[in-house]
Amino acid sequence: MGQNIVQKIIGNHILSGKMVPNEEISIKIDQTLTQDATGTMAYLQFEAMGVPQVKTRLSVSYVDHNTLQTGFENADDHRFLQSVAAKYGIYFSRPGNGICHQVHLERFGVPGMTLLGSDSHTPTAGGLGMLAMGAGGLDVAVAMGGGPFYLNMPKVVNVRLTGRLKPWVSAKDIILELLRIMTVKGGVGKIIEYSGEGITTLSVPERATITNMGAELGATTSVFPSDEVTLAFVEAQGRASDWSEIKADEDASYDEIIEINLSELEPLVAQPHSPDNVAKVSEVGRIPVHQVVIGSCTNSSYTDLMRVAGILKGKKIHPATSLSIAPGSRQVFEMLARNGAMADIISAGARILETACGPCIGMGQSPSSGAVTLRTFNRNFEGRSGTADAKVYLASPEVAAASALTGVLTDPRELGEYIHVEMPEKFLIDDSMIIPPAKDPSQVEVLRGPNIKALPVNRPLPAKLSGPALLKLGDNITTDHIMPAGAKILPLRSNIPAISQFVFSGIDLSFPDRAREAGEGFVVGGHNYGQGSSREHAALAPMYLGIKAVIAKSFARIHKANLVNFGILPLTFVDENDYDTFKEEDILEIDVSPIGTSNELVVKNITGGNEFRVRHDLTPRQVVIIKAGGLLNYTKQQARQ
Ligand code: MIC
Ligand code: SF4
Repeated sequence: MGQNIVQKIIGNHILSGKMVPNEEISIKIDQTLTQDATGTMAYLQFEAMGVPQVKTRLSVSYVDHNTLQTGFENADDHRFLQSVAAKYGIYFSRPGNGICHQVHLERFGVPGMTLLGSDSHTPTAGGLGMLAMGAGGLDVAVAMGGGPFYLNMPKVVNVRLTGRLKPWVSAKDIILELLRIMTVKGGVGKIIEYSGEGITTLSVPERATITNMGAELGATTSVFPSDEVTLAFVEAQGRASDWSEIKADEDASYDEIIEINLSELEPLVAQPHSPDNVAKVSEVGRIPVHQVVIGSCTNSSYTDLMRVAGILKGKKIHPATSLSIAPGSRQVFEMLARNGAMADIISAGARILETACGPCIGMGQSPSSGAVTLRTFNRNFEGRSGTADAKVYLASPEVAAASALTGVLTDPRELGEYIHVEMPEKFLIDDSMIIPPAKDPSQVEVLRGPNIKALPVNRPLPAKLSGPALLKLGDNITTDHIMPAGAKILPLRSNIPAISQFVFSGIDLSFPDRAREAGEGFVVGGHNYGQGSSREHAALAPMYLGIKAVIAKSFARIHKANLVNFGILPLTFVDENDYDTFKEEDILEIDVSPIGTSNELVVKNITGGNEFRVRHDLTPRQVVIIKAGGLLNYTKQQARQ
């Protein structure tokens, strides 16, 4: 029987296990990427492993998140990252060079290879035919050290694209439509593989918009074939030799098939506060829009911004609406500056931001109280913009630019004739902001500022856990809820004692103090607990505060792996109705000694006087990791044996 693309790439990289859905497999990782907000921890962990040089084919360290330097912290971290990269064989993409996923697509991605990144939108490179996955920093550190990446073999969903997009309908609308169909938890345990004649009409950056936001489906990753369109893109990036063809066999089979007719799509928008709360722009109507922001790793490519420039050319933005634009990379920025398109954007009244994540992660440009802000980003979780009561809508660059002109949510089809943007035959190539590793690593001193604190280490798992249920939460809790980001908190990413003071700060300011006081405790959640970002701080900081287990109805993939990596037990209810049987602050007791022999454990509610059963689905390897108190302890134990 023929193979699909996922089976082909995993088959070429598999180190253990069988490609049977849900079975644990391990694969070899060819490339890694980190960004600064997760990278400092990843490199501290890598250093702790004592490996002299990275063992991957390529590792790149990007600085794109913590670029707002309002104190010494971020700049110190950049300096640390640059010196660590030089010492351990890692390429360093300087601040100003662009958002990791955009730059990786342009300069490094290779069809058919595996990429592991400490950022949940690493699947962006799936637009090039890579198998690219997000993970916690510790998993990326292990991969840099040459270790395998473990995951459960996902199911493969084939999304067949037929037809052709109508004018003013864009790649963003395709992924928003898929989010409408599948929801933010519909992709958990799955890889989305695209096919159909519709894909031949989509350029690599358009494909990358789709694979990027596959993260919002909860999918492990998303992948397009590597075809003539891919070849044209890598050729235009001056790296045709990186190309190879990757296609599914004619008789490949899939676990699920979804068909989307591109000809039937129209401009869509994700309404507050979830990327799957999708409606047609025409249905939502002309609501006032106070702020428009164009950028992020989803929609800030050359063609995206050229079309935006075309829409804005010769016009002025609405007086009641602010427009900010952050180009995705220096390549994009410089090309627009040289061809004059940037002048059209500036003349229209846009505020130009540096090429970085910026407002997407609350690093500046927080909207006014209660504002409607329309963004080309991938996440619109409550509070993520930095303004607690702002209403964030997600849409294509075309919808965003049209709305910036009118001041109300606007269907770009009203703009008249479509603006066609040609893909350049040659992109502007200048890699001078990417610093190669040092020729003589022994000469490099790693520079550590006072913001960089030692890694906290967990204790081995005791036989019995007991403490209060410190928080009882609903469905779809994001890692932004657990460990918020934004301009104030992000600079503390290298300092776990300091950042732990902000755990769940958007939900309950007393959480850190209550957790510390209890010494040990639990968090209870609903479905899809931990969706969103890959930040391992959402496990590491709760671990530091004494959280021993999270009991939820179901978990998101990356967060669950991060919990295990830091020795926090992820448990699910055997009977979901038991969720209703207890309240916050009830004292729970769990005998975890049967963890290696039984998948079920009993939780005693000491306060309520009842008990209920919970399940873990840890593999034997993960049981040993949890018992050791996390992956770092486990790795040290292994080294001693
Ligand atoms: C995000 O989009 O939430 C981030 C910030 O890029 C995160 C990583 C982080 O929290 O540092 C992600 O997506 O993994
Ligand atoms: Fe940066 Fe936003 Fe992309 Fe995360 S989603 S990598 S914060 S641009």
